Amino acid sequence: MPEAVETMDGWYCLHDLRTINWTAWKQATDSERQAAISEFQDLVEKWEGVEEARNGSHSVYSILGHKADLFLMILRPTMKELAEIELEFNKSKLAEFTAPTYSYVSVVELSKYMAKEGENPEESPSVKARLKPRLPKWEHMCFYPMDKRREGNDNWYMLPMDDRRKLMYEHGLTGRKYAGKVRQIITGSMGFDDWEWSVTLFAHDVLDLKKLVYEMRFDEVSARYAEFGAFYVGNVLLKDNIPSFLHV
Ligand code: 76R
Repeated sequence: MPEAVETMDGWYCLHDLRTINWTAWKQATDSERQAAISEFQDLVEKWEGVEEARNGSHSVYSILGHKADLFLMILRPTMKELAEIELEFNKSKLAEFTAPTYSYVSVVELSKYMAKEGENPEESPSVKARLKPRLPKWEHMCFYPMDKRREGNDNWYMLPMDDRRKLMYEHGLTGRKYAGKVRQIITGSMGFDDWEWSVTLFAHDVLDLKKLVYEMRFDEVSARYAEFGAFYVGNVLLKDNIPSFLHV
């Protein structure tokens, strides 16, 4: 039986995607809209305080296409805190004008494929920081869930550890070419959600997202073993730009 790789798990993660009901939003009164906007900005400000105190992180993006308008990615030390945030948003005025279209529950995950013998990567300050990351507020973001294939001869979970390590090493080499251009947050979701991982990529230049994902398709680990869910792409939505985004 192939050996499971050990994972290192960090902050819990909620991806929350909503569409905005623009018709209802336009029909609201100015004061209702103003109240909804201020309340949402206050919520984001509260999250900023938590981020400053290093007790979590968040990212807010506006999504292109019909799949969603608003993207919230929230990291917190416990799932209880994530649930509280979800509830708080759902009870807010703005939420009355939104409908959930997708959500994803997971935990920031690093694996020990690359760990050196006799070393515990969990002790490393850089690993600790990556398990509790400050999410980038870079211009662009893309998010998608994925699985590793389990079909006939292409069964990731039947591969010996050394083969998987080699493939992951090659994967890392491709990824590292994009150092400084793309930041990736991998979260694990086995037992939590419908796919096995979520991939969230941040970039200054949106084309780097396409180039990285395209190049990885040719890595054996993606070409043979990766299956993907829906892709979402968006532009950063900073607190100060919320009023103009929602202005009608
Ligand atoms: O943690 C590390 O940086 C070591 C190398 C590494 C691991 C272990 C790494 C590097 N990844 C790892 C694990 Mn990744 N990653 C993806 C996708 O679209 C696709 O084809 C796949 C989606 C992208 C774009 C990406 C980017 N990675 C994983 C895992 C868990 C697998 C398991 O445990 O079986 C998945 C599902 C996954 C998927 N990866 C990198 C990147 C990038 C950009 C890097 C380089 C990071 C850097 O060194 O700065």
